[in-house]
Amino acid sequence: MLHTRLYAVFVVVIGLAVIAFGGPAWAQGEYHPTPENLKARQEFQDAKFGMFIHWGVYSVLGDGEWVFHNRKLKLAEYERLPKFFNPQKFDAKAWVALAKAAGMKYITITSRHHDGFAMFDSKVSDWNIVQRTPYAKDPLKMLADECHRQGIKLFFYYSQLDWHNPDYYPRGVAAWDNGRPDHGNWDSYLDNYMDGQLRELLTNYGPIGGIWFGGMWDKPNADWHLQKTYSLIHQLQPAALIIPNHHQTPKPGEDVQTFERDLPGQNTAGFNTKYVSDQLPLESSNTLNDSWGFNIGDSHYKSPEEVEELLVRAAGNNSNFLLNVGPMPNGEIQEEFATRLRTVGKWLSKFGDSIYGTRGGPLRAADWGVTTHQGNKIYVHILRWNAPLLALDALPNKIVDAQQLATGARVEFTQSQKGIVLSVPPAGKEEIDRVIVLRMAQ
Ligand code: H79
Repeated sequence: MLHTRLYAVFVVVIGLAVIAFGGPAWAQGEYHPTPENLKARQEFQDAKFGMFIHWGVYSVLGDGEWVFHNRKLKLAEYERLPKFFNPQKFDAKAWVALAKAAGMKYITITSRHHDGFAMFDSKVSDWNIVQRTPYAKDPLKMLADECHRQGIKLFFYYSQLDWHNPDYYPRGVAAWDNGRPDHGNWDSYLDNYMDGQLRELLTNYGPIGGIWFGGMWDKPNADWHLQKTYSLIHQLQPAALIIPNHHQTPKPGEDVQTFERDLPGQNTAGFNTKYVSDQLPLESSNTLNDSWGFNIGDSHYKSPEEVEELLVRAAGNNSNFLLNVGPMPNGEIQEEFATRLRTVGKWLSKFGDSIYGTRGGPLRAADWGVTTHQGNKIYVHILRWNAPLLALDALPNKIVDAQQLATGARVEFTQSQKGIVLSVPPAGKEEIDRVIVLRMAQ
């Protein structure tokens, strides 16, 4: 009897909580992605290789996308920048063509970074490219149209962190006194400003791949109204993927887990989580030199071989690879980036079968290399191995034949219950990845 009464009280209390807070907390755990969304996740995983683009008024200073913060500039000082942002050489067609030549299947571009400056035609605030710059056009619209024409998916990076809007208050860890008032309306920032701009991005640019969120780490304990924002996105475009770069365990409503400058599960960057989702598609982002936004003094370029290895290791870890370029303020992508990307594209035109549409494994990624698979084929990517024989763990199915992907030449092997031994062809000059295709009995 007592138990029944306690139970009744419990039910009433929970009921009131539900009424008061608009839904039980665990309802957040009940995000059921739509069939369109699940299909988009598969396509995302198949795509494997994307172009990341950091481009904003900060590009003018050639000192990265954090220049506002790094130089501790005042608002009034930074607000001069848009006045000389005039990318006369911006050519959406050329950017998309370069991405395609690199073998990239999607583009993720900063619709706005932490400076809060909208690189698109926003009616929510005049802190945007159309109203504040002499260029006065919307490059994201041109890029979206071109991506649709050339069959490339376009994702928008959206910074939740904002160094410009006074309603981004209380401020977070990456804050300094830039002249903003010490008060502001956080709820209004989220509901009106951010959600307003997201509504624009999901309404005015045709079908988009999704939203890549950055900067949430600035206020890890704040209430970001995530469920409201995520629902808005999925309601406007159910297939749009939500990709948060918050460096935490994925939360309900999110569709991809992304890692910055690390493979899934690695944490050389110091801020990534070691947790790797076995449910969500994975992505790993990195830079082509050491900077995201255009940095005129950064000539520390990765070689095409280094890029290929990052891509292969990502694929072997069941992850996409999102490789960044920071275009110049005139709208051009510097030649040092373009030539490297084209070289990677040439490599992919030969080795793409072992990357696109595959999934990681079945063997665990290791220093010697990784495996990917699709259908009845397993691709053994030999990245670092100098000996003539390579012993691998056992596979459940019988190998029918083994051949080099590059030449089609047969590769000798032995298979037993203990494992496999492959006779490894010697690496050619600048041959970063020797790919051996194992055709498996079904
Ligand atoms: O958009 C690019 C970067 O601008 C953005 N993410 C990529 C894709 C990025 N900015 N910062 N970070 C990633 C890393 C964050 C570093 C931090 Fe800190 C360390 C945040 C908190 C601790 C040092 C201290 C920087 C701010 C406070």
